[in-house]
Amino acid sequence: MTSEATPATVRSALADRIVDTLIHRIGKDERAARKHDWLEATILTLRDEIIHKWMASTRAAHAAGAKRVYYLSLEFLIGRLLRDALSNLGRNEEVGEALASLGVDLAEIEEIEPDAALGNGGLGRLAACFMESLATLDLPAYGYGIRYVNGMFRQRLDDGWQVELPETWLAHGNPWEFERRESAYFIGFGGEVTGSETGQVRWKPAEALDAIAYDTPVVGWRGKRVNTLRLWSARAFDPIRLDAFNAGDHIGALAGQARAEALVRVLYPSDSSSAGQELRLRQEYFFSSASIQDIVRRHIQYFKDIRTLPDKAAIQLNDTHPAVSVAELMRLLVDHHELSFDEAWDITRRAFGYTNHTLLPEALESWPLPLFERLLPRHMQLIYAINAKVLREARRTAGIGDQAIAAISLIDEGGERRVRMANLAFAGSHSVNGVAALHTELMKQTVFSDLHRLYPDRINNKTNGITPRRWLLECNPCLTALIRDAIGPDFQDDASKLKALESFANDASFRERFGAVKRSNKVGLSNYIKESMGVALDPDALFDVQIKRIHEYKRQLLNIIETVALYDQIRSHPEKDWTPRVKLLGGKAASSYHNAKLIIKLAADVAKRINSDPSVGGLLKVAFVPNYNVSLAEGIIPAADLSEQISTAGMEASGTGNMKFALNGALTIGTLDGANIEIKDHVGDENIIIFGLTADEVAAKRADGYRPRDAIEGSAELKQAVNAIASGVFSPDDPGRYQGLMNGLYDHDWFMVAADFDSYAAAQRSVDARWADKDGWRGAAIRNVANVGWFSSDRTIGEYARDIWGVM
Ligand code: 26W
Repeated sequence: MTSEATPATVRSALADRIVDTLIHRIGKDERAARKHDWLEATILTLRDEIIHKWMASTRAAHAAGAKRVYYLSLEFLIGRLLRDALSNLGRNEEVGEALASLGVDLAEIEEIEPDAALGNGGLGRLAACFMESLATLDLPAYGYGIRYVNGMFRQRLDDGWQVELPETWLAHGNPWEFERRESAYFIGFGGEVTGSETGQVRWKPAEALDAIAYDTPVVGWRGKRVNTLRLWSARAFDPIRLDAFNAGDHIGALAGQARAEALVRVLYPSDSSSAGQELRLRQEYFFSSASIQDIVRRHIQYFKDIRTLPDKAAIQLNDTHPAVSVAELMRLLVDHHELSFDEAWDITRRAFGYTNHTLLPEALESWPLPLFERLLPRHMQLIYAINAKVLREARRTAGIGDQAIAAISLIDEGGERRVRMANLAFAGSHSVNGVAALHTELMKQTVFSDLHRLYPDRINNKTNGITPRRWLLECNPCLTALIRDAIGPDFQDDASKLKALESFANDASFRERFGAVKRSNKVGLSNYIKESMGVALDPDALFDVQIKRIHEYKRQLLNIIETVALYDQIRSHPEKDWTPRVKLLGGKAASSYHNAKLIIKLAADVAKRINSDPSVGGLLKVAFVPNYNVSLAEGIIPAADLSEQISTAGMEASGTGNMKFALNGALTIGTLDGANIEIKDHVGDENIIIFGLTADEVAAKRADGYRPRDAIEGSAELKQAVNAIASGVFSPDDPGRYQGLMNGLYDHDWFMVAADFDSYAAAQRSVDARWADKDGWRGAAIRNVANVGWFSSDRTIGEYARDIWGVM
């Protein structure tokens, strides 16, 4: 009998290509291949296809003489890329089937792809969403950043205490990237400047290294366009000093390479507090210089004339981390292209835009002047010259007095002299934007008030957004399918079309199916938490979630104290009809941020006590999920019923987690802060739970001399909870552990936890009441999904493209 291939063993051409890749590029056969080999073979096969689109995109931009967008960011929190690429190329099914025919489960290999965490939090994730939207909108764009060998640390909890471990995302290599050995740029540090005002200025750096490009393709929705994320790595200019080696100094001879490697080794895990380290300034200059050199080189290659740079390049500074780019471009224009200072300044200002992401004073970067001068002597000279020019303009402007002049100056003269990076970025850009309406208003009124008076047309608002591909289509396939069933597929190409879902909010059968999808997502998350933490959750309970960096202004403490108060209430009134609730928290604390780490420990201590207390009868469960990252967010957000966005009003610039939750059908409990305000405007007052002081009220209260002790004394519930925590109820092994943290609430309470507590607790009880009305809750959740399409990063990028970059 001749053996005919049965349909089950017929391999598609795609399956053959994957096997071919496995053999020729990885050097294994099917029988020896492990999961990682299949992952790599799949990515490489897909990449081979992407390359053609990538090159076509580059050629088209070139042929059109198009203006390019350059997004400079010290952080890109991109997460996993395989599912994103498959989904955007519409190849999910085909690749899944090809792998299945090889006995490989696509979902399983997707799960082992490392989560590329080259960022801390919101700012880094925003950069990743923007890159995807730029490609989706078919705009030629490059992201520039650093290829950190160790990105964001991995968080482990040892008995509730955060332990930071290095994340080795490159351990298995990185099949997505192309190393561009030929794209190397000389980066200098230190040394001296010779020459004078009249003659040619020469900077002779004392140290040098090479910046090497690594390119990762960024695929837009429907594979329309593929852009480049170019991350820089460092290589010693002299990898080995042979003279030293031959003289017997074998280690010293390699010091240059070690220094280069140290530069790109770690992402500073500081969220919002200025790192204040020489290495951080070196990183900033290293990636800024490499990027600006690359931009200038490309411009000259394509367009010949440096003077047309601002017509062909829009360079966006993601916060002040790349602000030294302003001085670097000036240096190249004046010293290398021999333009006059004034002409160079005009070109520079027209090319740059600057986005501010926080008003926290501790996050405003400034560098000690002696350090800056030692590392970058030529840039220091140029900054003095820029400052002289800006201050001359300021003195000629009516209403700007000496105090305002001091605030506008690029040099902080109060105490130890420092270079102010925000002032440099502001002065060197034609556009300065905030990331939500309130934040932009506060920029004008507070930190930048004097610069705003000098340049009143410069500050503008661009409310943040999120990519609906990753944050709906990929992370919530069941909800996506349900929406498609109801309103058709158009919303996949234009998130504003989700609006059509509004009419289904009152449809009983749709609400039922919506509830079933949410429940199945909750079952999935419960299984993960059971397996990873051993905590059993009831998927029919209300899932109340706060996931984000741990910071006092984000007020995880308010949430935890209210949880303690609720626990107390349930125990005192077991007869009442309590809403079953699961409280989930997650997030990383900066390694040096003592209180943030203590807040994590408190969450863990509270969870331990409540989860093991039979008298709450499982009505309340608490879990702090370790190692929160992009991939975990993709699992948690679709399973949330309630989204905690409870920052002290005026302190969260925008928030973007708030948008992701609403898009996945969670109701927000939040303050009138950041983008919450605009979310409320879109979903309607009935479909969001707002509480607490407004930004104006917070400012007024601080000015009036806020007395938190009175607030605590005035609230029996709050007092009881704070005193229980302070007296060691949740830390019997160390009763004094939270004494200091709780005393802080009595003494200063800068973040107004006490002032907002009663209002927050009342809002939570109103949530309980709403939850009892299943249909009402689901209707409101559906209205959230229907009305937050506006928060797509496609809308945001469209605004940047039109108003700031002039590319649309
Ligand atoms: C100098 C070190 C440093 C590090 C991080 C300074 C400042 C930061 C920021 C606070 C980073 C950040 O992630 N900001 C967040 O940006 C998001 C995107 O715009 C906003 O949604 C968040 O509200 C804001 O906190």
